Amino acid sequence: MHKILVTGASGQIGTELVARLRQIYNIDHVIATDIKADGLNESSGIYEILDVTDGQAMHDIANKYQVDTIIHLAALLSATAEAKPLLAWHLNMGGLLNALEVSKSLNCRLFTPSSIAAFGPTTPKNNTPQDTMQRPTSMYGVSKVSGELLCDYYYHKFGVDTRGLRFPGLISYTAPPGGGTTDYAVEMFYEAIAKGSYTSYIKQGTFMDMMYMPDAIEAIIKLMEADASSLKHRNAFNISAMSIDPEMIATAIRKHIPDFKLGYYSDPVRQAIADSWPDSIDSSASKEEWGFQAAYDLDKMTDDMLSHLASRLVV
Ligand code: VAH
Repeated sequence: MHKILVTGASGQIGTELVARLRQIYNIDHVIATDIKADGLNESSGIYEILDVTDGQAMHDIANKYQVDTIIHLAALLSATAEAKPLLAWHLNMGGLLNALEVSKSLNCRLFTPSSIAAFGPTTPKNNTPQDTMQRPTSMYGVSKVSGELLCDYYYHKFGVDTRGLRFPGLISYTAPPGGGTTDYAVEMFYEAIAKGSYTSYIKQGTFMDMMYMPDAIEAIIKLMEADASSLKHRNAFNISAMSIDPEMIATAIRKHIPDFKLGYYSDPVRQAIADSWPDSIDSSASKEEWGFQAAYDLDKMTDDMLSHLASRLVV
């Protein structure tokens, strides 16, 4: 039975992942950590304050609970990273290096997410291959491709069982995202319920890969439970559930809210980041090597998002 330490547990992925892990494994085998203290009173299990740039603190918590798996999520996302590049490098790379060193010294398996942001404008934009050109032009993307290389290094050099996923934009109703380029896709659902309209900072016709959070959570667990001998790749696997633009989301929303209105405004920074990413990536390696299969398409995700948000936002 695994004992799992999660960093960034109060974030968009961490919030849902910790809840799911506590359902699957013993609740006392999941150690949620974050730099934020708000999780202390919300958490229904073990929760520790952890700044991932403090390697000794991470080691001490991992050792205290004798964990065998670290799921390292703490990082700055693309838009925030572009505004604070030095902080992003320090946190994203310093935190990951600490997680790798702790995994090496305590013989833990390590999962950390990469992103479609690890690709750049010279990458093939459609059906982007698993193995291809990676020259990202955002600080977030530079930290993601560097992280992929560092995790592969620790696997080949020190035998650390590192695994990762190149996540697309993730859509969820539980914890809002913070500082991402794909946040528009989440905001649109919230404002469709709250206001019946949304003004997007991403232009019509800007296609990006997206995935519903339940599929992302299941993918992390399935990859970490996969037999190592089946993995030809490790850091990191392409996965996606859909390639969509703002208009496609609006059309899906209008099947539930017919009068929903979508407008646009210019955000050159986030539009430039989005333009540098692929339109659609090829997930075949994930399907072949560890059985990835998304359960939610755009319509099924929209139905689930709106029904959950409607029950929460309409007072
Ligand atoms: C971001 N949500 O927008 C993240 C993700 C593919 C996008 O990495 O920065």
